Amino acid sequence: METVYIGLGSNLAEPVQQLDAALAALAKLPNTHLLATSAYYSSAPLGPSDQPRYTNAVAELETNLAPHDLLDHLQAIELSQGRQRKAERWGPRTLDLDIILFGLRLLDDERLHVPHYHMHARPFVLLPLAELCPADFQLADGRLLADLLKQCPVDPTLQRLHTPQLCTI
Ligand code: A4P
Ligand code: MG
Repeated sequence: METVYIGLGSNLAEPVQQLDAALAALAKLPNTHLLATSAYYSSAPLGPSDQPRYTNAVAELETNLAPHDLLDHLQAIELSQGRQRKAERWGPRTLDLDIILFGLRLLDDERLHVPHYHMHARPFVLLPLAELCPADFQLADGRLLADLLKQCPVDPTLQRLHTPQLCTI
């Protein structure tokens, strides 16, 4: 089993309910356990500003799925929750599920870049991730989570919301 961190994001169609439903779906993935979830965070959109605020969280899983199989499952969950892939970069979405970290793997191919490309610049990823990881947590590429947190720009719009019930079945 490998420990995986998934970033969840939504800014359409009741984002909190979208994240609740996504966590329930993650808990039902084959060969996978949902171990923990961060609190939900609300923040202004990064990228185009003419879109609603986002709700974000990070979930910790352990899984026997291979990375690309997990990505297939995540994209199926996105589609089942009404995700429409549009050309617009950083545009609004009902649900985005990104693999932030996958055990100690470094992945770089046409479908997967892990650790996630933009995690170091996104407080709405780093803060919830830090809720789930030890203080001295080191990424597969050697970076320390504590350093990323120190170097990340402060987001004055970021608000910590409630912590969801863990929906393991
Ligand atoms: N892909 C590569 N690496 C990964 C990975 N580690 N995890 C590939 C998941 N997918 C990965 O994904 C496009 C392709 O990336 C996939 O087919 C997969 O093979 P996508 O979900 O269609 O696009 P995306 O991830 O949404 O990319 P995009 O449009 O660059 O959006 P971002 O970067 O996710 O940003 N503001 C706030 N406050 N909170 C947010 O969550 N999110 C975005 C979207 C914009 N502004 C935001 C937020
Ligand atoms: Mg994505």
